[in-house]
Amino acid sequence: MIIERVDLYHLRMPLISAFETSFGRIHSRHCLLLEVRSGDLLGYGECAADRLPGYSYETTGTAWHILAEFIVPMILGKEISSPADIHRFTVQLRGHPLAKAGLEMALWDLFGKLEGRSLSEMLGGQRRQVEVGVSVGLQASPQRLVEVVGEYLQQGYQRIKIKIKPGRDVQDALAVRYAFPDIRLQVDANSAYTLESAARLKPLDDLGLLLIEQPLAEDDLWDHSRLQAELSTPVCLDESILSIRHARQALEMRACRVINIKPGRVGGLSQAVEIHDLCTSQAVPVWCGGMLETGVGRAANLALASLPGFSLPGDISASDRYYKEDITYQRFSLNPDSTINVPTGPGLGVSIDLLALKTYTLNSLTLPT
Ligand code: OSB
Ligand code: MG
Repeated sequence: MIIERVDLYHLRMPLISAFETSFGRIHSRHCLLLEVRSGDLLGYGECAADRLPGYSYETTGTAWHILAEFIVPMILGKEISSPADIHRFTVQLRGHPLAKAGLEMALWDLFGKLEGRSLSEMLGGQRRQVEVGVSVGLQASPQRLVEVVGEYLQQGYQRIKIKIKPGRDVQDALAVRYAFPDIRLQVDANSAYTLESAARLKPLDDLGLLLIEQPLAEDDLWDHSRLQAELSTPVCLDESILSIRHARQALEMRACRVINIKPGRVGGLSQAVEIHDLCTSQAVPVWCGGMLETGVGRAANLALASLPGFSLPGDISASDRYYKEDITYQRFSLNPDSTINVPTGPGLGVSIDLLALKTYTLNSLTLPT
């Protein structure tokens, strides 16, 4: 098929409650929505870059630039036979996985609609529901954290992740573990430690955590392997894994025992599936991470998490954990068994609420101009 037109939208989505990690606090989530057109068909994709380069060097600003100036012009008017083709057209373009993944997602949606197949089906998904948990940001105090975790447990989430940073780690995790001795609990440091400062995380090893996510710098596989050797709790890598090569090397180095797969961070759903396949072949558990996505990215994450190797609950919470109003008509809700249904409609299986889209759009651009 030929892509005739691409529309970029820069969105600002107000969050129901502020989200704080070791790299900062946000009250609203910025992202890009991509709309691709071929004939009468429209496909949508979400680029998960945020306003600030805290999680990744990519921002909504860099992704806009790279998409508008380079990636989109490289594919406009070209014959495309599968979503992964965009990687052939953009091989010379270094980095910027979040930008590439946004466009790739829109192509998956478009091909799914063309073929009348759901994304889950196209990727090789095998489940109709996926197990999910909730990622809880840093709170004002350990007491407040326990309250917030209690509310999510009440709502039915059966796996809790808490964010940690130096000075807010062992005490926070202990408070939650003490209040809820039996829950499935994990922590995420978002690269806030060095090998030296991570020595203070040793007490976490006695809390029965599912995993400790990304304690050290994103470009530091080696020190993660030294840290993993000191811990009996599995280290899970998030920011460090940008490609299948990173995944293979991390496993060879024993830098982690679990991998968080985010389609955006690894450059798209096709690479996400490759990393899933590699990990599955080595019996390494994977789970689907989240980036506070709108209904568009959430639908893609649910489809990905329906693959058999996703054996740990994903950070794919219900829509009402994030946004009062979403840009999709579909809202995802939590089932009593801590699962969410995988969309079954063609492509992503969601439709865009154009009025809501307009409400949250800061800027838009039609290509070719
Ligand atoms: O590190 O997993 C992370 C959100 C934005 C960027 C990075 C991360 C997160 C989360 C939230 O932890 C996951 C979610 O609920 O979408
Ligand atoms: Mg993380």
